[in-house]
Amino acid sequence: MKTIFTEKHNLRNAKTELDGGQLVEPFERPSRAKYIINRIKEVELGAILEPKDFGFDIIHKIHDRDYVDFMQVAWQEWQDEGMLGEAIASTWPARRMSSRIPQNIDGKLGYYAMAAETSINEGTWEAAYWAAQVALTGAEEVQSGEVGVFALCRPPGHHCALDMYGGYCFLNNAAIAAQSFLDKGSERVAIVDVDFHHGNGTQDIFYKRKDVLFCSLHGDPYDAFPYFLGHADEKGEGEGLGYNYNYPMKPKTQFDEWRIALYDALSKVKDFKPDTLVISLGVDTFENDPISFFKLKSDDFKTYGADIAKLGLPTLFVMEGGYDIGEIGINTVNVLQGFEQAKS
Ligand code: SP5
Ligand code: ZN
Repeated sequence: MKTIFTEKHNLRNAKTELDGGQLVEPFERPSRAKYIINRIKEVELGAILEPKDFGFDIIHKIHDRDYVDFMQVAWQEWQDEGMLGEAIASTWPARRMSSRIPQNIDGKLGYYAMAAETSINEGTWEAAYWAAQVALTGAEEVQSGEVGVFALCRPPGHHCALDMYGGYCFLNNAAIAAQSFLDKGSERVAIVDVDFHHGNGTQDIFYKRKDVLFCSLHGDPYDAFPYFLGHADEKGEGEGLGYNYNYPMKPKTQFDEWRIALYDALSKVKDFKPDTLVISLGVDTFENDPISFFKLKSDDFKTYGADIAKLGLPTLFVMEGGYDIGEIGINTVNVLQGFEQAKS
């Protein structure tokens, strides 16, 4: 399997994450990608390719223009205001408040953020831009005939909505890849999100559309981030009704139960008859993940990689979360190897 990767991910290197009332070293850190790429080399998974630059066309089809424009200047505006730390949102347009966009940078951050844990600093935007290009390059490889391709995106993307960043995400790489499939010939694209967290951004982007099926397996939002989306009764809207499926699961969920949800999601995918499949691949379902509560073991990742392969679809894996750095390489590559060994 080919991997798309660039060292430019290192430009995303925040010093702070707001966690438990403290500013800690972010869980989403550069060494994550290093451990994954090392494992890819160790097992000789396949060629590692640099991304091409596809520019903004497809990014602008997925995200609002004013959001993208803001993200490019947010850090500069924060600095110009004389702020001493990294850019963190602290005030939101909460219930019964105005949704007009403020002029002050502190207000704008609150407008465009969906969570406060994610700091913006120098290099954040450039890394996010290149992560999207990694996804676009992966999509192109799949459409030129590769059965499975791995887009090693960093920073991740699935929490990023039409016009909101947060959850360590700034551009929705999986959604951008799905749109690229559609623009270049696919009629229908399915996205299955196996990250521990609900893919609220991806759901938001495609909620009213029937050309993209979205299925997400995740910690129940009553118990887990992002808390405010991801319930089982969110099924899509308008034309998109019946094209969104959520599988929230409780703390300590084990693989056998998780796999039943996966089978259900894969059967929805089959019925949908997509031309191409995107997997939002987070390995924070691992039993030792420091911020999550499922109980998957390393071998389980190989098993479900094979389950996905049995759909027989051209598949793009897009990296999302996973924070047990010591095992992230093994768990991620296990999914890809499971897929490779089972694909027809
Ligand atoms: C892409 C992705 O996996 N994003 C996840 C973002 C989660 N951010 C909030 C996590 C809060 C967890 N707090 C756990 C406390 C452990 N000290
Ligand atoms: Zn996650």
